[in-house]
Amino acid sequence: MKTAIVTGATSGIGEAAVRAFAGAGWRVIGTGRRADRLDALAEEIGRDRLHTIAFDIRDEAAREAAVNGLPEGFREIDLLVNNAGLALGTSTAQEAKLEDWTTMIDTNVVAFVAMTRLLLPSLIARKGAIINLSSVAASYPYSGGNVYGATKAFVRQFSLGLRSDLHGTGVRVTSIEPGMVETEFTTIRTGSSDASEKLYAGANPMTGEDIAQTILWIAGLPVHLNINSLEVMPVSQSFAGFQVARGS
Ligand code: 8X3
Repeated sequence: MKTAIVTGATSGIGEAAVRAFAGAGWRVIGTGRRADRLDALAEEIGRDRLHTIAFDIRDEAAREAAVNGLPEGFREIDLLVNNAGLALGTSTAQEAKLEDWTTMIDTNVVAFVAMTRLLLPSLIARKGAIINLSSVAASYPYSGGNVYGATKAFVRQFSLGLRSDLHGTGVRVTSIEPGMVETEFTTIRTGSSDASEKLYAGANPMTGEDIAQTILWIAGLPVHLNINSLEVMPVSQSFAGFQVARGS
């Protein structure tokens, strides 16, 4: 039986990924900040199949304790799904809160590379895989996306760099770059469930389950094949043109 660790498992894509992998016969470790949500998930899935660890991924000591303290049966990791991450705010750079920026960098960049570094020995030993959650915001800038988009570009570029470093180890690395997915993402970003409802209303966005199934599909591909990066969008979302400030 294979083992996957999924960060940010308390909601959205992470929670759906835990369900998808457990349903497909994997042993899963789910991490996140909200212990009550992790407990409910473990009750549903079964504690022999899902081990949960509640901690703040930005806390270095907690990260190390979580990985170094994995119980028997959950220590040999075949797949790391780096899903924990967030967007905070939609303000322009000239108006954004610096604190929001540092929180995004601490979570989407620092905690992301730290978790990866901690799990690399196990992943190399098992010839495993790493699937990182980037975003279309990594490639397509939009006003208000500033630091969020930059952190997601980091995720993609670090994924490609890992491929290079892990050459010859058999470890596969993928950057998934989703567009609009209806999760708590927009409520957290804007601080408003109204704004979230308005954004998704009538848009037919992707669901956490859609992306979880994509992750499961990638994990199950033949081991001689690596998807480097994969952009996924709802059909209803596409690209807009450049903007021109006339008279500026
Ligand atoms: C966010 C994707 O399209 O909602 O990662 O900006 S989008």
